[in-house]
Amino acid sequence: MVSLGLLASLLAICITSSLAKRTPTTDVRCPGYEATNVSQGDSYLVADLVFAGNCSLYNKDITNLRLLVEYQSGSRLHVLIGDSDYNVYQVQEQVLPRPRTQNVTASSAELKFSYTKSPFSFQVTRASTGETLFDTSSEPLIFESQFVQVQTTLPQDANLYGLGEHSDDFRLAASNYERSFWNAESPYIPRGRNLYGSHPVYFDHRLSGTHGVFLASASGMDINFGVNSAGQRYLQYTTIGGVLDFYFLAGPEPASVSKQYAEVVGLPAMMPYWIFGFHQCKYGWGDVGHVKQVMANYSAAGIPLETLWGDIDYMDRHEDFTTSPERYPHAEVRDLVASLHKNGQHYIVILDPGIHHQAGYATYDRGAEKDVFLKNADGSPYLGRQWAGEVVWPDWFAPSAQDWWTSEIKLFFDTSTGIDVDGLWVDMDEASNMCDLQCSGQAKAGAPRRARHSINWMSRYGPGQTPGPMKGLPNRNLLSPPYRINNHNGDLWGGTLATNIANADGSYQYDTHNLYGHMMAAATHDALLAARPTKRPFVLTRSTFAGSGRKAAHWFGDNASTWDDYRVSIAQMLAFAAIHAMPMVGSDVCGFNGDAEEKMCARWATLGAFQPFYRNHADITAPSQEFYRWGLVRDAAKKAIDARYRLLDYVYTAMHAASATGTPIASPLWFAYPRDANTFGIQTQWLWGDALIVSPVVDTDSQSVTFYLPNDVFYDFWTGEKVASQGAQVTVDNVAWTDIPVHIRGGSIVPLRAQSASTTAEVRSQNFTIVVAPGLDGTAKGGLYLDDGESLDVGSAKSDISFSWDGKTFQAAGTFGYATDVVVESVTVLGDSEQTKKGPWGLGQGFRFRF
Ligand SMILES: *[C@@H]1O[C@H](CO)[C@@H](O)[C@H](O)[C@H]1NC(C)=O
Ligand SMILES: *[C@@H]1O[C@H](CO)[C@@H](O)[C@H](O)[C@H]1NC(C)=O
Ligand SMILES: *[C@@H]1O[C@H](CO)[C@@H](O)[C@H](O)[C@H]1NC(C)=O
Ligand SMILES: *[C@@H]1O[C@H](CO)[C@@H](O)[C@H](O)[C@H]1NC(C)=O
Ligand SMILES: *[C@@H]1O[C@H](CO)[C@@H](O)[C@H](O)[C@H]1NC(C)=O
Ligand SMILES: CC(=O)N[C@H]1CO[C@H](CO)[C@@H](O)[C@@H]1O
Repeated sequence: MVSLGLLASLLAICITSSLAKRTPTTDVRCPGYEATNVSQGDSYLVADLVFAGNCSLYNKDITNLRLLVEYQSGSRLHVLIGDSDYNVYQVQEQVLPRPRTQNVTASSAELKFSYTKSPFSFQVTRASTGETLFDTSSEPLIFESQFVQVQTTLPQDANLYGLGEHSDDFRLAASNYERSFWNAESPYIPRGRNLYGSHPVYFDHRLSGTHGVFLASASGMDINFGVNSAGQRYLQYTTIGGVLDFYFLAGPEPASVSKQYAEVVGLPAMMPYWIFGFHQCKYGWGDVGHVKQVMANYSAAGIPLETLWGDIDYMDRHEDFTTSPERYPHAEVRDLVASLHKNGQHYIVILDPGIHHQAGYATYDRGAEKDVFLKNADGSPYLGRQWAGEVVWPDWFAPSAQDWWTSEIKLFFDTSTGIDVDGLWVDMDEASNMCDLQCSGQAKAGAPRRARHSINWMSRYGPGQTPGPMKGLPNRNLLSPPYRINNHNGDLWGGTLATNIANADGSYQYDTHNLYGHMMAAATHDALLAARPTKRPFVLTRSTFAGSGRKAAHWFGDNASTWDDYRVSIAQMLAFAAIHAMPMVGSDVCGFNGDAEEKMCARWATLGAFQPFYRNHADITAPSQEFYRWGLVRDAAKKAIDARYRLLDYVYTAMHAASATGTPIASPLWFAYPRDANTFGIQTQWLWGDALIVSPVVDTDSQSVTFYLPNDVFYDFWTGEKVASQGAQVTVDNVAWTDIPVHIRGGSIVPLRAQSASTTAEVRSQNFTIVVAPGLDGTAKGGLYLDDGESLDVGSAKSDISFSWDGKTFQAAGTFGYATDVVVESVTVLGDSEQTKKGPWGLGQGFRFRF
């Protein structure tokens, strides 16, 4: 959803960026800190860091810091630098629960911490190789109340990925590059700018191994990539507050870093099976009759449609938890949902955080009664402007906010009397505010409000320390801090909530801004769970923070119907799925803004079919772009959805692995070929699961594609033809508009449904056929995970089957707790002499046979 303020905000980019004063005007070289009182146990180190002189670049320096180093596990090192009084803000544990230390001994850990006493700096090295992974000695640490800076040098061969959300190259530029973190409504997903989410984690991949660095900070920040005067690469963090809370992840394999990161921020939520179906949405579907036509037209075109989505059109006056009496009468929406459900299809609607400030609007009245909205310092409601007009904003820290949100959701989406949705979509949750400070003359606000409830902080301090409140230092300029981050909306409060507004727990929007969408998504997830306690909740959110994958899925926001956004959606998917522990992601297929063109939309229909979240969506100002509107797009979509659905259990198995262990559902080629430097910069091909490589046509209006196949054996997914590669670029011409090149990696076994169907529910009753793609050594393996596809707790009703092929014998072994009549119809071994054996073999037990 794009805001009406689009033009205004684009103008604001031009105006405010020229005002930015972002670098120190003096040549002051700060003296840094000196480490004293160092005390060390087997598995930790603590020290006091004392300020070593005079600096005050932007604010007064904090003179006493505390360092805590924990060897948390064999592969995870935690380094926390904060003020010794524990007043500086730390991300609340309830928002981002962090792992406890397992107290491994320093000598048994893969990552070693070492430090220099004065000026204080620290190094992280890999024990097995002695290689330095992180080294802050090039510049002294600066720790002021609103300006914190630390730098690490990097070797020339470091390849860095992550630090989303952005629309830049997947492998981040090594110099003259900046990533800013400040969640913002971002129409047209501008390049080189902050977008909707903040994930301050990067993976550093080298020929010698991969490691990860996560800064658990919600603060506004800039991260700069450059080359210093000594010719050395560096990465520099500059934040406007918060502690330095680093987690170093040892890898050394790329997927191990994904797993180790998921251990810190939380494993991704297990998705329902049906969410892998094809979704259609559009802003501007004028009435429920129009929606019914879309449903009928998909059916008439023979294109499988899994879910219809309701954008804000369905609401009355754009108020959450209402339906328009004229255009979307409640009874008719209920009929629509009933007929979708009868067909095995689904319905999802949007919710926005801005709650209409209007006495008599029941949702507002109940929220006001429960005291859940953000307030000015004088206790009056903090007002803003969003779709509904003048609005108030839920304070997700308010003690009753969850209760209120849950009861609104239970009431309106009641399965027997309300709109029985299958999931929810939260938008505008950066939070996007169409009139920021002007709305209510907020510039003068800011006196602290008293905390109304306290949180257990016990895990966040070193031995022998008493924690302070950790809600932020007093006496800061919360609206216009002296260091300006490079926010594309200018001031921190531009297009969002005033940053001097206090939350109910005593923290400020200044420190928690980047958590707003994450918290709204979590509250919505928890509400759905309360409403339908046995089913996996599904929530799609635009704004995210590290760890949002634990409860939500994400789409890449308001992109455009351009070839460029088609291409960039691949890099965005790779960053979220492989680096940010958020597997369920995708772009608005065929683009949100502007006019989708037939050939581009056909390509995008095939591209989206091999990405996790597959939804066609467009703006109210854009022409309709449902797949049935053009012949080419219809044919491309049918073919692509057919393949997607036949592969659905393969992908669902990858989803299960993602939620159980953190292994990515989609990843860059270097995850599978980490020693092949040709793969490190590839951002238009990807591994779909661990067995398929997708290599779409990416050039504008082209029917040719040149892609890379590493040194290995592959099989064309569509024809089964064997393709041996020594590690080479392959050019394919005449790729039909309905086609997308896909290869199976040698060494894999892929379970497919023998046939597709028009809904995922019907797919579930199709039999399987299994494809064996022998590797260079002639063997192969794979897996299949089965359950009912929707229960939160499936208990023992699940099957976890491993397939293996040793060159002669095929075997299926594992656990078989999920009861199904579906059988394996056939097993095909690809290769020079392709062979097929016909079953059937039941899936209630293992089986084994020779070819
Ligand atoms: C070092 O520890 C001693 C004893 O706990 C304490 O009195 C002193 O303040 C500490 N020094 C610093 C610089 O924190
Ligand atoms: C720090 O430097 C500033 C400006 O150079 C000076 O005004 C101030 O007195 C100095 N403070 C200390 C503690 O040396
Ligand atoms: C780790 O050590 C700390 C401090 O001695 C202790 O409080 C904690 O319970 C230990 N945790 C584990 C998992 O052993
Ligand atoms: C559905 O198809 C009918 C018949 O082609 C057409 O008249 C109508 O405009 C279509 N409606 C939508 C919403 O696609
Ligand atoms: C699955 O295979 C079994 C056994 O061959 C057969 O009876 C059944 O009809 C097949 N199911 C479908 C949906 O084709
Ligand atoms: C990300 C991207 O492709 N940006 C483009 C989005 O669309 C607008 C308008 O079509 C372009 O100006 C952007 O460059």
